[in-house]
Amino acid sequence: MKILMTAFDAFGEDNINSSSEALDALFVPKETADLIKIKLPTVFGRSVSLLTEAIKEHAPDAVLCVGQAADRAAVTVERIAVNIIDARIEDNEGVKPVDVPIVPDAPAAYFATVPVKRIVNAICGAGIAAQISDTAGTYVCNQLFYGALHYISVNSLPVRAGFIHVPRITEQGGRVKEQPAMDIESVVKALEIAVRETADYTE
Ligand code: PCA
Repeated sequence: MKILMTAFDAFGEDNINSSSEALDALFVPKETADLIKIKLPTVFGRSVSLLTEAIKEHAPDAVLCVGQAADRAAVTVERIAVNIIDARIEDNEGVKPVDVPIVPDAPAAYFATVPVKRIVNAICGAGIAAQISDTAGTYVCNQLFYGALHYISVNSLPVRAGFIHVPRITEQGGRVKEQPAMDIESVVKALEIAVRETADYTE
């Protein structure tokens, strides 16, 4: 079982991205999965094309994309990707699209094809806060999630895809007092569990 996992670089007011820090620290035994890690820029369009290139190159069985959600206290496994971009801030190349479809005339939404509920239950079972989320937002993360599912769908590829938002890690905390943070060990453990549950899922 080959799993491609992605994380994003820092964006907005942060100088690190918790998804990237956690991906660096993640180790998965070969018996669990052959894990390929790639880092993506927080840039509309280019993040999707880099991911689809990586899918072509590595032909993974599953893709798990990870991003930071600064306003969330729990690890959230996304259930649905929607065909809209409504950026609140510029991406890392200064682009800020508002109210445009990701792919014109394409489906309004796609569901994740990884076992969302099993992943959430397993993470909670390890004592780490996790929830299903029904919105990945309308920024770069949702575009990547939608872009992956759309690419897999139109090319009829046997590839599962999912998206996980992780909170800020404690090292980043305190920038805005009210914003939640999680220790990096828990974030890494949650990603490891997500890889394991995705690899184990054969239905
Ligand atoms: N989070 C942003 C984009 C990059 C990231 O880590 C998002 O939720 O869209």
